[in-house]
Amino acid sequence: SIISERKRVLEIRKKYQPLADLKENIKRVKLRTDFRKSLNREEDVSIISEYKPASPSMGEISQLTVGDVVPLFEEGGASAVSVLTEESFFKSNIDNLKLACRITRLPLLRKDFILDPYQIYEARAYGASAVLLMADLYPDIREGIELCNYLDLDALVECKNQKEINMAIKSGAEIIGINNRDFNNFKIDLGRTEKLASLVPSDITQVSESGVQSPEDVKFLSKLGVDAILVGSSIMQTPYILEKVKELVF
Ligand code: IGP
Repeated sequence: SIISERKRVLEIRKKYQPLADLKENIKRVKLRTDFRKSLNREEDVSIISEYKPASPSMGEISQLTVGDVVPLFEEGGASAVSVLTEESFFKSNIDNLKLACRITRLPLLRKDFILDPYQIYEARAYGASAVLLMADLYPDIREGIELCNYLDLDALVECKNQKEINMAIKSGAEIIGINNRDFNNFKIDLGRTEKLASLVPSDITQVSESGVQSPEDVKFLSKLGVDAILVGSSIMQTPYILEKVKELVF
């Protein structure tokens, strides 16, 4: 499974670069711009554009590199960039975060299956402004958020139901993501955001994730009051990336 594979690669990373080394590196990595702030634009919804070269449901999506696509995300008007860093199923890696860091000033989200504090340190050492914490995966969301706060990272806490949203709020989440994709069958349902959006208090930044294809989808979600929308596949898939990002950004 994705999670057991993730754990396997994590153990290799930990040997290759011990936590003490990462902590040393963090002292030298300049703090990036504020991820959460970039999502809170006055009235319009923000777009987080994602580098996603492959996925478990689609296989290979694109052969383009971070260097190819991130400048197009920026020029197209994205407010932030998400970088997948998982090797086996998404065909990316943590070095792509560092690369992205060199070519854009937009805030960067580390998108991965984060299940260990080590990966939060790693995100910070490789230039992220924020990390994704999945409510059903990270062992203790409150501790995860506290570690992020300590490292000056924003935590985007990903939820799929009411129970997880309540837990995220209680744990001190300042950014909550609702994932429209069901990880059991990869099916997309924007109705998830429709059902759950009103459960998130307005002082918490709200992100709708996955399955967004068209300006109509963006309009539908923005009417529900979300602050930002995270889009990967539909942007990565097309040969006209710049035009696609422009089409989704209002
Ligand atoms: C992007 P999409 O349908 O636009 O490609 O989805 C993003 O939401 C998705 O990649 C994602 C994800 C995740 C990937 C959401 N949560 C957790 C890996 C791990």
